[in-house]
Amino acid sequence: MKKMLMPSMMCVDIMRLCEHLDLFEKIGVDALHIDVMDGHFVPNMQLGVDYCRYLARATDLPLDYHFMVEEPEKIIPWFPIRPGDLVSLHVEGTSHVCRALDAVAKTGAVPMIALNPGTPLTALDEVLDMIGGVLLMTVNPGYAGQDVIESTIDKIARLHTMLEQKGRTDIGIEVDGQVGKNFARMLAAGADLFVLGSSRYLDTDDLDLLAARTAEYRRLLTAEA
Ligand code: S6P
Ligand code: MG
Repeated sequence: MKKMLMPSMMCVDIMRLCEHLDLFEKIGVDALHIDVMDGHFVPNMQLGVDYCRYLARATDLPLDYHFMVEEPEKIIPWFPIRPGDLVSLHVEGTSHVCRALDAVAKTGAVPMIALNPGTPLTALDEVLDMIGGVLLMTVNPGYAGQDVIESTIDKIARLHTMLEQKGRTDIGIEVDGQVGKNFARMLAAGADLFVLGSSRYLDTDDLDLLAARTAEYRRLLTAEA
């Protein structure tokens, strides 16, 4: 999967959403990361169905959905998922992971599995042929602005090696959690898709600075390619 930069929309000031959206389109980010939280799987509630409907109407940028919910298969059909979007669901959130991945595949979006920091990579064994990507949480899901969990950097490298050994380098590795401050080492470990939240990205209101930071991350991606 091609390398992608994806701003985290829950970190965008809702009162300045249109300005940010214009900027993201102008500077060419690759997708918009959408955190969906239900207050059960994680102790927080975030972006809802109507927000996503308006966003999907307002932009052609792909949406990168991250469902941090229990039984994602029940609520995924409520969302305006389009072909070309990416959809991650947590393996820890459902007893019916294959059914949930199937439902995503039918929308034309890329089905992906998300793993909490403490969930071993072996959780992927039975579903590798059903997914186009793996979202590795590098902080505990629920909130922006947390410190990276160190063991997850090595986990990126181990997943990269595992996918190489299985001949599945087409499967993208997404990283989510304090990515900005750890960008270079996550890239070196083998990450492909980068969620840019409050860590050295959306912690500023200055749109010029945001554009400059995007260009800097893009340079790092291009240099690695
Ligand atoms: C956390 C969520 C993330 C955050 C944020 C992390 O549960 O999945 O996507 O919204 O984007 O970014 P940061 O830079 O604040 O750690
Ligand atoms: Mg997320």
